[in-house]
Amino acid sequence: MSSAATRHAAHPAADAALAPVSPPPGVAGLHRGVLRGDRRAVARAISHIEQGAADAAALGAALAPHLGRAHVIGITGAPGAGKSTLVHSLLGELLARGRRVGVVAVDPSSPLSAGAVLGDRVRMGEHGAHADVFIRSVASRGHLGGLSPTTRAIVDVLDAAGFDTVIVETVGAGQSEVEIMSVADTRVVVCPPGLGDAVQASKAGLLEIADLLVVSKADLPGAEPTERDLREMLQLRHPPAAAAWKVPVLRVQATAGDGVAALVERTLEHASHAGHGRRLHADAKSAAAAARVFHLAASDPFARATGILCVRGGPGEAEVAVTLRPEHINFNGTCHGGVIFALADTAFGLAANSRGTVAAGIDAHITYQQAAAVGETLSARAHEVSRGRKLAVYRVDVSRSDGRPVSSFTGTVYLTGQHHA
Ligand SMILES: Nc1nc2c(ncn2[C@@H]2O[C@H](COP(=O)(O)OP(=O)(O)O)[C@@H](O)[C@H]2O)c(=O)[nH]1
Ligand SMILES: [Mg+2]
Repeated sequence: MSSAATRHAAHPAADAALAPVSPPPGVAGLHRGVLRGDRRAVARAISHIEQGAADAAALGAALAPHLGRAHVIGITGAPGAGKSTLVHSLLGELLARGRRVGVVAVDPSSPLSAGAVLGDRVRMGEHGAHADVFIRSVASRGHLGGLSPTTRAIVDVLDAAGFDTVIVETVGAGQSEVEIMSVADTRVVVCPPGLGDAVQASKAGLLEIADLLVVSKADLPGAEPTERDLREMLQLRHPPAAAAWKVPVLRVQATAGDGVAALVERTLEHASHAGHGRRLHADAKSAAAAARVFHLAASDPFARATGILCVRGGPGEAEVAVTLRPEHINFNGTCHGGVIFALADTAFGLAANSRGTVAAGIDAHITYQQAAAVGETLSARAHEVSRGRKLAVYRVDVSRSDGRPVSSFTGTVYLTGQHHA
């Protein structure tokens, strides 16, 4: 049995029946510590998220009602563009204005190469020790140059802990721009002087997402032509609409702090234009759905009696797991088909009810691919295939902890139109 499976089996949500909306034990203290702004709790919460701990989702659900105060600034640009240096001087400026600032530096290198991560830490070290600053470097986990999948959850922790500004530094390449878009309220693209035509073309995607453009290293020759180039590109790309935010181009020499105050001004201006908590608009629904799935699972006597634990929930999604015991085994010595059906059916029911409307199963079909034995942990992941006004269809994949498929299940529900309490 893998350690992931052990974590599933040990998931405390199974004991949460009496107070299903409050987080399971273990996470409870942590979420209170985070809300108090306790640095050690914040650090532990982030580690939980980074390690993909099974209770990270429950922690997220517990923090969900306390989010949306922080202004999240995303800073992106090619490696070496001067992002970390800029973040350092932004920190100084924001602290001078009485802000509490959290920083998440997403490093594109693998978790094993600590050098680059340390490099960022050392460069930010001076402010990193300040009581109103919390800096965390996280690995990008192979997302090429992009945000790590956990960045949003880490930003949530810093927001809940009372940091009024959260800066996310990431390397702009490939997927990352799309992800920054959803996490940051204000997106700053850093361009060093000397963009050639070829580089310009590859920057087009980044420029498209910019709320502010920064020409970094303004002391170097070429800063002025680069600024002009960027302004021209903006003119071509964004014909100015009356009410729309007009993307400013700012020249900054972060090493001397020149232009940093102006950058902070424009950033705050953008925040009052665009608001805080952009990432939560889509997230609010997910957090509510996750909380609902855990709540429903914890209040399901059949699932509890069978040892079925809820692992994950979301809008139209649920994952449950069971570790096979002797009483789950049939006369042939392998897992009873009824157990697999019950597991898949539980995931199906949770996913179908995750959006807050009461759903009643009207049809299900199951296939079996492979047997399983005592001690193995099976997980069932349900997702929505289609959802109309009256009917919704779900698919559930049941697999062993080594990933091998055990069963697939499809089911249809009738949407009653009633809402869960
Ligand atoms: N001349 C000059 N060099 C800078 C400036 N800002 C950053 N650099 C240098 O550019 C290099 C890359 O900076 P860094 O902040 O690590 O870039 P990042 O990879 O985008 O985070 C470092 O050697 C910095 O010292 C600046 O304003 N002027
Ligand atoms: Mg950097």
